[in-house]
Amino acid sequence: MSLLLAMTGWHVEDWRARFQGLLPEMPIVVLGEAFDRRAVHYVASWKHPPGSLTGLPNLAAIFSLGAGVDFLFADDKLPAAPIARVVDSDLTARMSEYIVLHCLLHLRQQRRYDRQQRAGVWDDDRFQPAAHSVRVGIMGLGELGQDAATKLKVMGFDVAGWSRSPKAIEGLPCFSGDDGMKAFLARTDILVSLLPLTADTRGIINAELLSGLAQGGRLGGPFLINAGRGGLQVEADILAALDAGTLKGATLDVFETEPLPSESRLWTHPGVVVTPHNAAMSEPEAVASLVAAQIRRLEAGEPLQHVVDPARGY
Ligand code: NDP
Ligand code: OXD
Repeated sequence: MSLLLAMTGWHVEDWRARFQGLLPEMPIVVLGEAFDRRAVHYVASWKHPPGSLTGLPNLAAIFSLGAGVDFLFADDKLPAAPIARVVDSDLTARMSEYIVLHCLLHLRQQRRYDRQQRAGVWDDDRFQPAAHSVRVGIMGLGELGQDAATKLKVMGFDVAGWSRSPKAIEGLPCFSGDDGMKAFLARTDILVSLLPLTADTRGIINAELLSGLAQGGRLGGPFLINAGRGGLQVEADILAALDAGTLKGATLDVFETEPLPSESRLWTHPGVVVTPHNAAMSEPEAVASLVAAQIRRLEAGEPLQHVVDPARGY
């Protein structure tokens, strides 16, 4: 019985050593080397080459080494084994740090003061709106969205959320589905996207959605923060809204193409903050421990945790 490591862009030998330390009795094999395909019971994947997981007749589970699973469902030859993803309190806390940081950055107009400092300008217009007068709308009320909502509320923001299925969360106005979208956007000054990338959410942050955001709020126009996936956003529409002034600014951690191409106008647009898909990096040791614990659960006859639904795509 072995664990197959299937990854692109990561140091696979580091991961082999990590897993070997945690699962000393289990052979750890690596895609690309010769191994017995019948012996593979588990796969740990991060962006494995599509089609490379076929012909594993005894596969019991596939583990995403990230919180997202869109890269798995992009493989149309993915075996029909249960899929579990990373749910890690440290990763969740890091994402909330990022969301709170960037909501505060836009609330406190920090980019403007950075520009003024570089120009040696002391601005006599020192007005700052209160956090409670700014409405944050979080798209995606899962592990990450709910934690971000809690922490934004501590900072005083007026927070609401939007999800696929209806929710009742104390102290958080919740909207859901297509029916709830219009009212949700209309009360949003800072839109935070923490959605997974699925067939339903691809391209959701487009001209139509942006045109539904509140105009005339305390920030003088709406802001966007996307830390979900780049495939959620239509970058041409975001740039057009920024140019038109109907979107006042954006923080983007994820992009249609990563790394963000050097010719993208997002790099230089004064209204845009770019970060390199590191809103919430997970510690490799923590991720390996979570996967090893899941394997031990299965070996002990216990159910897999954090299983995703292939029909929903997340
Ligand atoms: P969860 O699966 O816990 O939550 C997903 C949320 O999105 C749920 O509330 C779900 O609704 C909602 N949702 C899904 N589809 C739709 C839809 N069609 N319409 C409305 N709402 C929808 O995911 P996490 O919170 O753990 O993670 C979210 C994403 O964050 C990941 O998939 C990943 O892409 C991204 N991520 C980014 C990182 C970064 O560094 N930038 C790091 C880690 C993750 P419902 O509650 O009804 O099911
Ligand atoms: C993840 C990510 O899915 O890093 O964990 O985006």
